[in-house]
Amino acid sequence: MRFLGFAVVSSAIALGACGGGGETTADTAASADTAATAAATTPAATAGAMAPITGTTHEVKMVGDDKGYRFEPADITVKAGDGIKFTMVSGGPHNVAFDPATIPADVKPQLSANMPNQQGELSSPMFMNAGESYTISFANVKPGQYPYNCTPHLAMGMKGTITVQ
Ligand SMILES: [Cu+2]
Repeated sequence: MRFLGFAVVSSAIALGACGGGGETTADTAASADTAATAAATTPAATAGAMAPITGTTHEVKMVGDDKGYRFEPADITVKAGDGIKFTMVSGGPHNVAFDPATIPADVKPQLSANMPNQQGELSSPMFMNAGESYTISFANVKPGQYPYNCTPHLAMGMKGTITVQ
């Protein structure tokens, strides 16, 4: 029994250490509850934090004119820690929206944390006036290809893909 108890304490400490904190004084309080609490709280604590841009901020324009509605450039590749600043140029209202159905479950929490003032799940506010901008950090967003669009102009083809390396 003594050996089994020690094993439970070790796993609780290991789970806590993943999140940078947790129970490290469990010498006497070895129980399954301790391990369960650490496992339940660690992922939530990590997902809730906005991760600031540490690299390059790329620029994407939101345009609507006699050639149509579009993001310029529509397809863009960023590195870990980069961000994208979307700037309203003409033809609004525009927004920046990810279809939640296309974003993997293990990417959603961090992407959501990195999108301020959401008006719907993974949707930015609407921008009407030239010069307004919206910046999304892709720091801590897992590598992958993420399609996005402008909700009002999705039917007119205003969409693109963000690739995070
Ligand atoms: Cu638009």
